[in-house]
Amino acid sequence: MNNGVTVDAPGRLCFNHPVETVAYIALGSNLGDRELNLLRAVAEVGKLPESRVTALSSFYETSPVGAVAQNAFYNAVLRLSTRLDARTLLHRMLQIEDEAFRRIRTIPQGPRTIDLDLLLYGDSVIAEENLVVPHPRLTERRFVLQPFCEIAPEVIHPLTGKTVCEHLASLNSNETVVKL
Ligand code: PH2
Ligand code: MG
Ligand code: MG
Repeated sequence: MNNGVTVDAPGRLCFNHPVETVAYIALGSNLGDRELNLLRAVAEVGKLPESRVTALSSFYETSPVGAVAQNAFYNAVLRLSTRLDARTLLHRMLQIEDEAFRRIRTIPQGPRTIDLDLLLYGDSVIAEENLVVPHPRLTERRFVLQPFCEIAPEVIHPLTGKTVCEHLASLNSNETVVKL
């Protein structure tokens, strides 16, 4: 039991929320065994303290978006109920990328064994140097909106006031997103 304060990394205090917040996380992989990477990442996120995975979308095979020519991705979105604050949650997500997957950051936006992006954290709007929520490219990417709409059709984007599925419906993009 704790009174809302836990120790995270050595010496690092976390002021946890007294109530659970519903967060959404996007997962992506285009290196190695993509399906296994997503499954392992879901398991790792599920092991975070004071957190539980409460929904997981289907997996989708998606054409790569952006300037870097690279292999197709597997993408998915999960829902997490957590008492971790947003900053701690993000820190723990980066830790999973680095430690569980030994992710090497060479080309920005380039191939990766796993990418974990915080899409929403409750209805919080956060604009700090290393933490921007809602995710700034969330509304532009079919590879995020399609799995997101599958598990959270009615969730409102706190900046646009539109639902995730409304964003998907009005999206004009030539991405290929195939449900597996
Ligand atoms: N992630 C990127 C860049 N491009 N394309 C797809 N289809 N899926 C991704 O997850 C992805 C991408 C950088 O994070
Ligand atoms: Mg990303
Ligand atoms: Mg990322």
